[in-house]
Amino acid sequence: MTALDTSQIPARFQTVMTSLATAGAQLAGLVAKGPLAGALGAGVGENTDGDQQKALDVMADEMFAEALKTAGVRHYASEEQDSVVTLDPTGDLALAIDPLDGSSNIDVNVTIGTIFSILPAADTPEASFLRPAADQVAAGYIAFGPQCLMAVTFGDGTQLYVLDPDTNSFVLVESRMSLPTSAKEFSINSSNRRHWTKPVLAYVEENEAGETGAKGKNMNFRWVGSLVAETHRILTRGGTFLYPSDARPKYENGRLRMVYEVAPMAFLVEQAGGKATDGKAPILSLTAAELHERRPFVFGSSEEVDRIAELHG
Ligand code: AFP
Repeated sequence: MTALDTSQIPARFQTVMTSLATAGAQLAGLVAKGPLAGALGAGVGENTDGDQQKALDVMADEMFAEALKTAGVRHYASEEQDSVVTLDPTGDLALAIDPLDGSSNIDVNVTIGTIFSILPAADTPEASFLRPAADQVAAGYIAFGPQCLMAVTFGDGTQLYVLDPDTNSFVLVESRMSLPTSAKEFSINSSNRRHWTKPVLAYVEENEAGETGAKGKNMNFRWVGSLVAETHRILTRGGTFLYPSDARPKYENGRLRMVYEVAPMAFLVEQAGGKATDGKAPILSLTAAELHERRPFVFGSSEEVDRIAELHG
């Protein structure tokens, strides 16, 4: 069992968080072995929407589903499974998860991570997850990078834990992360420029013009291609992230999934003083209509997210 410092965790979440921490520490060990653990990045099939599934995606899903069977979780929704699984019919929580996001980075040793969202269990799987994102009662990510980190919110600030390799326990290092209101960096996959909408193009061009344009300051650019890595950088030092809708087929609602990627990251960011929208509307005000639906996603420093909403008119 992996230890987790539960001193700042509300009692109702201590069991589920300990289960997530235990599976997370186990997964960290597997990720750290890389090729020594076999072909973790090998393609093994496709998930719901035709996204390539890697071996580690499937292994991670199995590890979390197993760990959560005794954690009071009634409904379990995963990117790697078509439909919701009932784990404990008497559980009072529902949990949505991307067991391993950024899996295209597994074979090149770039930070990847687990993203999870926790809601009160409803009577049916649909009712548990197809509801306003503001109904979340907890959300977090586990980042597998130079450190294994867990950021989590229970609605009273965003906390940060580090997995201590010497003791195999998650230790609280920050009880209230604060996302800077102004940014020096922005993140978007610029290879999609020709597919962007006008407001997105206008925002990016303002940033590229730097001190020679309306922004009056130079900006730096970052694109890791791993949402957990980008989110942690922005939570820590500010910035803007955009995965907007674009003109490519299947990208009319962007690429990121509302229930287990966008909604939990939005909750974490807002609890740290940042903002998260679909370009205009706050993510937490939106409701998922389908379990695996995609949603355009903009988040980060409040000044920047406000500017993007302004450009969207
Ligand atoms: P994978 O899990 O397929 O690597 O996708 C990662 C991701 O969902 C998210 O973590 C990144 O921000 C985004 O996709 C990168 O998308 P692009 O490859 O289109 O830049």
